[in-house]
Amino acid sequence: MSAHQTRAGFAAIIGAPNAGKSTLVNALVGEKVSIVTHKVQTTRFQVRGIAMLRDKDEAETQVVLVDTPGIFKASEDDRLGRSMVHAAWSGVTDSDVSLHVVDAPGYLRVLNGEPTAQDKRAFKDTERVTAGLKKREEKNAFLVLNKIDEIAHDRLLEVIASFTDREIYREVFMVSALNLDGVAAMKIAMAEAMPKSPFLFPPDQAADIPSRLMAAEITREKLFLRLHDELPYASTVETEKWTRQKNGDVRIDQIIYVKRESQKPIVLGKGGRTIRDIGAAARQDMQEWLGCKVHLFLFVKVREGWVDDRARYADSGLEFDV
Ligand SMILES: Nc1nc2c(ncn2[C@@H]2O[C@H](COP(=O)(O)OP(=O)(O)OP(=O)(O)O)[C@@H](O)[C@H]2O)c(=O)[nH]1
Ligand SMILES: [Mg+2]
Repeated sequence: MSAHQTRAGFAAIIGAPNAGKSTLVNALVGEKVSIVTHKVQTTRFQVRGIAMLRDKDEAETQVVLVDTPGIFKASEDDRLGRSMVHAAWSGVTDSDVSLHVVDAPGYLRVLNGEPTAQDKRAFKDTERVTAGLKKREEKNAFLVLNKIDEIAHDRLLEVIASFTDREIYREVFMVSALNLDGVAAMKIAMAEAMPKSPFLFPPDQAADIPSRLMAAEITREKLFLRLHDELPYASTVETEKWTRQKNGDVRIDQIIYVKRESQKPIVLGKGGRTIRDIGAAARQDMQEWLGCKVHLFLFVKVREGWVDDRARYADSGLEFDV
C-alpha cells in the first residue's frame, strides 16, 4: 500500500445543545461554515464542513464534519424539535467516528452541586447522548470535553472520572474550540480513524451547504443574537431570490417567517430598527463570505403553522415525518 494513499470519511459532532459543536466544526475546518450563538438549539439541521487533516504518517486526510443539532428531549407537539434530534442521530449512523462534545465547566458545576438551570438541562441531555451511543453500540466514539479555557485543569479529572467505566468512548480529548487548545491532538486522532479512501469532495471545498441556505443561516444567526425569549424559536428564514447583478453585486431577498401577528412588530422593531440591525449584520457577513457587495432585502411574514408545514423542511434536508 502506498504511503501516499489518502484517507477520507465522516465525523459526526453530537452533544447537548450549546456544548460548542458548531464552534468546534468551524475550528476544525478553519473557517465559519456553521452558525454559532450563546442560545441553545441554534443549529437546526446537519451542516457539513470539510477539514483537510493529516494522519500520524502525514498522509492527507479529508474529514467531512457533520455538525448536528443538539440532542434534547423534544415534546410530542414539537415537530421541529423531533426532526432536529432525528437529524442529529442520523449523523451518527452515517459516520466513521462520532465526537460527543460536552460543556465541561457546566458539567463540573453539576457535579459540584452548583449548577444553573441550563447546566442541569445540559447534564440530562449529555446523559441522553451517552445512553444513545451505548444503545447504538457505537464503536468509534470520542469524548470531547470542551470549553477548558473556563475551567482549572485539575478539575477536569473529576469530569473525566464520571465518564470512565462506561466503556463507550475510545478516547477522551480536552479542548477549547474557542482558543484551539487541544484541537491539534484531536485532529491527528480523527485522521487516524478515517478509512483509506479517495477524497469525497474537492480538497479546496470548505462546506457542503447550498449558498441560498447558507445565506439564510447567516440571517438566522443575527436574528438569534438580536431577538429574545421565544422569538428566535418562532422564526425561520428562507432565501427567496438570489440575483447576480451586471456590476457583479449580489442581491439577496429573504423572508423571515414568524408564527404570530404579534411577533411581527417585534422583529421589525421601533421604526424598523431591529430588522435594519439584523440586515446590516447579516449583509456584512455575507459580503465577507462571498467577497462582493451584497444588497440584502428582508421581509417579515406571518405563517402561523410554519413549524408544521412540510415545505419549510425540504430545503434543509430535515425529515418531516419523524
Ligand atoms: N469559553 C468557551 N466558549 C465556547 C467554546 N466553544 C463554544 N463556546 C461558546 O458556547 C456557545 C455555544 O456554541 P455553539 O457552537 O453554538 O454550540 P452548539 O453545541 O453548536 O449549540 P446548538 O447548535 O444550539 O446545539 C457560544 O456562545 C460559543 O461561543 C469554548 O471552547 N470556550
Ligand atoms: Mg450548533
